[in-house]
Amino acid sequence: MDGFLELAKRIANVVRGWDDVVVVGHYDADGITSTAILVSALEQMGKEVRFINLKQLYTDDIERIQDMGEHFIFADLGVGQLPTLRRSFGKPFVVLDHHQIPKGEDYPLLLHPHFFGLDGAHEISGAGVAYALARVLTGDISLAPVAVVGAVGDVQLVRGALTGYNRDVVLRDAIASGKVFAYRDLALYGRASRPLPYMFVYSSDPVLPGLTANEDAVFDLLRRAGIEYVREGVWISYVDLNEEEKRHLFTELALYLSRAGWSEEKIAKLIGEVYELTDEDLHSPLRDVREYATLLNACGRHGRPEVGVHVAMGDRDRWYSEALKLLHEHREALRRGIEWVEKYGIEDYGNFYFFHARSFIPASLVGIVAGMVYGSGIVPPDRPIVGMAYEEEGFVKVSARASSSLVRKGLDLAEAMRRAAAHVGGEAGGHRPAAGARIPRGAEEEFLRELDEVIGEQLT
Ligand SMILES: [Mn+2]
Repeated sequence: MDGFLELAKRIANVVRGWDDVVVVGHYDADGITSTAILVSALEQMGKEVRFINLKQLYTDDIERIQDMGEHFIFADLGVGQLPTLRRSFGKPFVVLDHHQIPKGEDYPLLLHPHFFGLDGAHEISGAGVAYALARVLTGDISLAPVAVVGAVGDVQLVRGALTGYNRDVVLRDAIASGKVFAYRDLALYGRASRPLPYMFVYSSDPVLPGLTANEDAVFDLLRRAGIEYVREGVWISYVDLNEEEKRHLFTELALYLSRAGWSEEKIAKLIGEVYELTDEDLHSPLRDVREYATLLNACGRHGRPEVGVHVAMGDRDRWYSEALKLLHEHREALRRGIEWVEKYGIEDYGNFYFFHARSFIPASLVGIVAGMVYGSGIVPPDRPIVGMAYEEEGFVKVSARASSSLVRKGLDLAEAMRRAAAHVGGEAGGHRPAAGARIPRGAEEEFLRELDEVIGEQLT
């Protein structure tokens, strides 16, 4: 880790000499927070900054962004395209990334956890790498809470808590800044902004047997726990409960789930570390870090990542209300997507489960839908899941997700997708448990056959 900081300092010295900087970030929550952190830091330093967030750094994108400014920092992307970047840019650029590095790639201004024994899938996200540089540049820890949002948005939690650099540096600084508190509690989604009963009714990760999608059973459960969920005519949220109410509720919930066949261990996993931003309203979708990350993802996936960047930089006005609209659209689109997969989608492809959503699911949501289908138990986690959807201009987006136990058995989706994509003239990137690719339309069958073969090899 010392080496990581040393390299961050060397890169900071290069960036200090730049007046005009373009930040090119990934378009998901991790990339949006990475961008916000860097833009904030560079603006603080009085530099001229512009930014753009991209779905992927495809070859045509690299050409398109060249004249946006003088110097470039790539955040949460770039490591897969180093050869192309070096060919296209006549001068030095900085790459801050945590995605898997294609074998043999290195570059003097690449800050990447891989070279310092840090795991880029669980211990540090793109936002953590961006924060490492920003912290050296400005010495300011007030950007750390945004990096916590990035790490959680990148699904880096291990057994329900941040770990590694995410914990030792990012979370520690975030708590020291006074803007974040972390504690162990029932870690269901929507604990801050959803009416209490609907936190259970809408729970999809995990699905709570008998409670998810069953309002009456949830109302009963709350009554048995002695909890009034409407107070003075207003729905309360989970975060409104006091400690005693939370204890009663958990006891009833545990009893209910164990009757439904859940093991003690599985029930205990419902408790995790939760992260709250103390400056945000108690019921705002920005209060709980998981919900905040969803809001940023919604902006990116619906083609408006810049809205998310402004929110992550502190806007709570015009950009924020725009973000709320996108969040609403996002939820609707995901609901429709999951419903579609559940009804028509899943095929057994031998070494993985497969669905092809064509135009029913937007390409930018296919990975989230695959992950939710997987997490919700619609398919068992004994094999990976692979989803496809049409992208513009004759391409197909592919997203693959797998459980950590499969990764422990030797599965590497980033490598498998890269090999299968290369086979049909496509591009790919990602991590062992989650990876994406873009391939030409019509090449799906050939791609799938190759992918099936590689995954089969990895798992034997
Ligand atoms: Mn990332």
